[in-house]
This record gives sequence, structure tokens and C-alpha cells, in this order.
Amino acid sequence: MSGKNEVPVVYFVERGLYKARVNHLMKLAEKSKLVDYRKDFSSDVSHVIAQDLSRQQALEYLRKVKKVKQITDEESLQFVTVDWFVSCMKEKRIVTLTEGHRLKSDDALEVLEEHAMFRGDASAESRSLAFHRGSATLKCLPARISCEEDLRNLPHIDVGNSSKPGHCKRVILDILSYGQSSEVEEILRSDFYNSMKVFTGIFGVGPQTARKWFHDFKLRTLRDVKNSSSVHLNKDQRFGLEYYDDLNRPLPVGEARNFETLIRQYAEEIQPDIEITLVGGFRRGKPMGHDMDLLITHKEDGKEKILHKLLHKLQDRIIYSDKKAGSVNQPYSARPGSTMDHFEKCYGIFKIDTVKGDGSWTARRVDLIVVPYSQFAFALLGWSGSRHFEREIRRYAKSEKQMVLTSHGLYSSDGTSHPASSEEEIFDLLGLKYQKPCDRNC
Ligand code: 8DG
Ligand code: CA
Ligand code: CA
Repeated sequence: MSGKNEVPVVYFVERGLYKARVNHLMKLAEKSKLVDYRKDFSSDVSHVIAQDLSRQQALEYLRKVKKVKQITDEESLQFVTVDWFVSCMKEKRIVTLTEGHRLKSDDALEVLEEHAMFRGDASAESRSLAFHRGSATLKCLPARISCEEDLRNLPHIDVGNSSKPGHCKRVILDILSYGQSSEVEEILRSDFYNSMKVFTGIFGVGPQTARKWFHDFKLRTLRDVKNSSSVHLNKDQRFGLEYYDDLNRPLPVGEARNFETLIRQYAEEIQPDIEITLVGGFRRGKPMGHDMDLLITHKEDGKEKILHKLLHKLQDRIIYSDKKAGSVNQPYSARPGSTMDHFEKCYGIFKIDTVKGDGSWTARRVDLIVVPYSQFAFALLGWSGSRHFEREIRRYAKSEKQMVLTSHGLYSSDGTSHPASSEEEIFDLLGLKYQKPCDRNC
């Protein structure tokens, strides 16, 4: 857009969106007087609209799929989310762009971390961990890195005295010198990375299945998956595919808090002293999440079929639910190092009211976990994440204290259990300084 009051010229990136949704959006844009709409990308487009793609992926799509040779003024192009467009249509005005409306830029080290897990070869875990640690170091810095000197002595980046820089450092140095890392750009452009990203976005599909689809069945898109005769989807995956759009839409904390309140209300109707706690990323203060994790606990240790009764009250909202019976009396059998636990729980997809309060809903993933009161502090610590924090604190317990920490308890190597009634006590037992949930976002 060159002039101040010009009408935005919008273009939709179809990748990652269902055909029906794209058609619907295009029709809205065509009819609207607020925006001009281009079916084909042209040089006058001012707003590129996409969902669940980074800025680089949207650009890549234009170059590779749409064969756009030259994007004249990439800097002035706005890369925005479908949510921005929908808000404009609903409010019948051009909504001011906020950071939340812009497609995010890829974090180079996070791309490498993800790519290592997608490849899944023998060294995948250690490679991805190395990139994660490098990326976490950068995030903790008070200012942006501007020269090689800023990297000196940084943990997991400036490692060892070798004259050959480590992988993380090499990538950062490339970005400092050339504005980008050719290795990362190549990954972002690759069919493998882009297809794996889409496939692993389906609930119930992990890297292993996604790799099989990509390499053995030669699938590339969601449409390929749907039309493939080789793919046999299990129940999770069928729902995952059907609600792909909704389940991949970031979940705002307000929506999660509203649902937490509703669950608490239902729980109170069942029995007044049931406690409901929203955990996971939201407890760490994240404004957005991918699902809701709710702990349900009761002083009289779960004899009351709480989950069954709760799900009954929620029945109109259940799209899918997978109940797992618990075996909380043999918690020590938990595989060390694994975050999987033995609580009675339900992995579900529920219809959750949007924050608009107009009766509209979005399909969301919800984990409901029933925790015996005596194990609550451990479950709280275990389910608050982040996954990386959990891995590190469990590793620390094992290597420094010769103890096993799980979401059920803390145990010495002879199996003795060390009870705790708060997270603070667990940190204490481990000889660690207490870390608030908001400081566990590493
Ligand atoms: P997000 O949803 O905001 O994207 O992130 P998150 O809330 O940090 O991640 P999550 O995938 O929802 O996982 C939350 C925490 O739950 C994570 O640290 C691992 C932990 N967790 C357990 N036990 C189990 C389990 O049996 N299954 C799963 N899926 N997660 C578990 O402690
Ligand atoms: Ca979560
Ligand atoms: Ca979860």
C-alpha cells in the first residue's frame, strides 16, 4: 500500500487451509468493499494472508508453488493471519495490525531443532537438544546479538576452545554476515520440512508416521493424505484431519480460562471440594497454547468416578474422547525419563466457546487428568512443563541426586518415596532454588 487511505489488496495463501475455507474467504473478500482481492498474486498485492505458516513459508509458497518470479517490494508487503482478515470482515472496518496478526518469522535454531526431530535418525535427539539449548540461550539474552563478539562465552553456542565454531554458532554467524543462513533457508524451502510440518500438525500423527507418508507413500499435502488409498487413519487421526483447521489455530488464554471456569462449575455440582487447575503452558503465563491441560484433584482420592461424571456433564461438547484408566498405585514403574504417567485421564477434542461469547465454538484439544491428592504437587510440577524444563529437572534428579522424579513422586534408588505437598518442597528435596512457573519457559 503506498497511500495512507488506500484499500488493502489481499491475496490468500492456500497451503494449510481447507479448500472450502479458502473459497469462503475468497468470496468474503470479493464481496467486501473494504478490500480488493487478487486470485493470482500480482505486484499490487499489499496483504498476503495465511494461516499457521511463518513469513518465510508464505514467501516460499509464492515462489515455489505459485512461481512468483520477483516480489518487488518484500519489505512493504504485510504478511498477516486469517484472523486479521476475519476480524476486518466481522467488524466491517480495517482492523489495525498488531504483532499478533503478523505471521511470525522463523527462529533459525528452532527450525534446525524441529528438522532434526523430523529426520529422526540415530543422532536426532542429541542434535535437536543442542539446537534447543542454543536457541534457549539466545532467548535469555537481554539484547539482540549484533556481532561475533556478543557470542563469546555463551553457553551452548560458544563452546570449547576449538577454532571451528559449533553448529549453532555457525548458523548465527551466517545470519550476522548475510542476513540469513543458507542451511536454514534450504530446509524452509524443502518439501520434506513443509510436508512434515503439515502432517505432524494432525492430532495423532507423529514424526514416524509423517515420514512414512512422505518417503514411502510420496504424499505432500493434506489433500494427498485424504485421497491416498495407502493411508489408513486411526480414530485420533481421522478426527485430527477433520478438525485440522480448528486444532491448529492458536488457543488464547481467555478461552482456556473460560473453559476452566465452566469445568470448575460442573465439578462443584458433582462434589464441592474438587479442585481444578489449568496447567501446561498457560500456567507458565503463555498467552497462547495448543491445548488445555486441566488437573482434577480431590482430597478423598478419586473414589467418586469424577472423570466419568464430568464427561457426562460435558457430553454435548465432546467431539472425541479417549479415556485412559489409571494405575496410580504403581507409579514407580514409570519409565525413567518418560513424561508419560499413569493417571486416569481423558485426551479429548471438545467444542469450546470462543471468547466472542456469541455462541460460536472451536474444536480444541483438552487433556483432563485425575490426580490423587497425595501426588498433586508432583503432577502439578510435571504437567506445568515446559517439556524441556521437565527433561532437565528429571535429568538433574537422576545424575546429581540419584533420584527418580516423575509426575507421581520422587524416589530414591532403593524405591523409597519422598512425599511433598507443594512444588516448593520438591525443589527443596532436590536441593534446588524454587523456580516460578513463568521461569520454566526454557
Ligand atoms: P502448549 O500446549 O502451550 O503448546 O505447550 P505445553 O502446555 O507446555 O505442552 P503440552 O504438550 O500440553 O504438555 C504439558 C506438559 O505435560 C509437558 O511438560 C509434559 C507433561 N506431561 C506429563 N505427563 C504427560 C502424559 O502422560 N502425556 C502428555 N502428553 N504430557 C504429559 O507430565
Ligand atoms: Ca498444553
Ligand atoms: Ca497437553
